[in-house]
Amino acid sequence: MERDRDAMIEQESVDLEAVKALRGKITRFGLMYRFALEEIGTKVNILQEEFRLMHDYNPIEHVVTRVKSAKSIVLKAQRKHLPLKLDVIREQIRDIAGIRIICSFVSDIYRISEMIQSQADVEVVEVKDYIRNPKPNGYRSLHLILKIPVFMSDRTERVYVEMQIRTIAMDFWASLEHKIYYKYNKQVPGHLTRQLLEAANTVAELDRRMEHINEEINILKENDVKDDFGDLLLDPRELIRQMMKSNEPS
Ligand code: 0O2
Repeated sequence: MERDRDAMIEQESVDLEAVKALRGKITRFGLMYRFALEEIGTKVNILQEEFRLMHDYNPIEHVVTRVKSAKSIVLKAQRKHLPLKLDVIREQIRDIAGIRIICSFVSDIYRISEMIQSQADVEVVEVKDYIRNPKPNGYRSLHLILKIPVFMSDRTERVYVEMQIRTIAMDFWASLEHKIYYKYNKQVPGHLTRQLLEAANTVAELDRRMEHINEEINILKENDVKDDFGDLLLDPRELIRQMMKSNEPS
């Protein structure tokens, strides 16, 4: 009897240790993704600031980040028929850390994407261009699957981050589509699917028009600058010569 009780106590303390160890692993697992998002968020902030200060233009409307909830991770693992093992999930579910960048124009999307891809410490694992190749439902967005180094006290972890880059219009469509169909697991009636696709095409047309208007206005702005400062823009060396001459003691 006493031996049984001792065995039970021993078993319970072993279980408790296992639970503690698992909890530690899960905490560390979640932290990695948070740190990775902070790293990539800093990169995006720097790009945004540089653009604003050096080019007097901000291609980024806003940025959102999120770590996928435990429930969504489990649902996605089940959808992909994955075992619920941290190592498998870490490798197979690559959008646990997500950053979404909302740009003004389609050309900004590719500009931002190139800048991120050319950074030396960013590993580009996959590029999914749902703008040039929209999904059958009309979904448009540029997805980059990246690996971002997270520098810890004792090691460096390379963590998957999914970057979604899209315009305001694409985001408007995707957010509403997500809201409409979220948790709707049944077959969607054909006429609704068609209407949604039409709405996506309207959104794409809107993006094209806005880009075109922006290009035309930029050309007008450039011409205005040339008109206003035409003489100054001719030859900077001549300008300096003239300035030096006019500042010579008479
Ligand atoms: P949630 O709730 O937004 O996180 P794959 O492994 O490549 O076969 P995966 O990982 O689903 O499949 O890749 P995909 O298709 O590039 O989708 C990744 C994320 O993009 C999704 O995450 C959505 O956020 C978004 N997305 C993809 N397709 C659609 C779409 O048709 N409509 C909307 N609104 N968003 C879409 P989750 O985990 O599916 O969803």
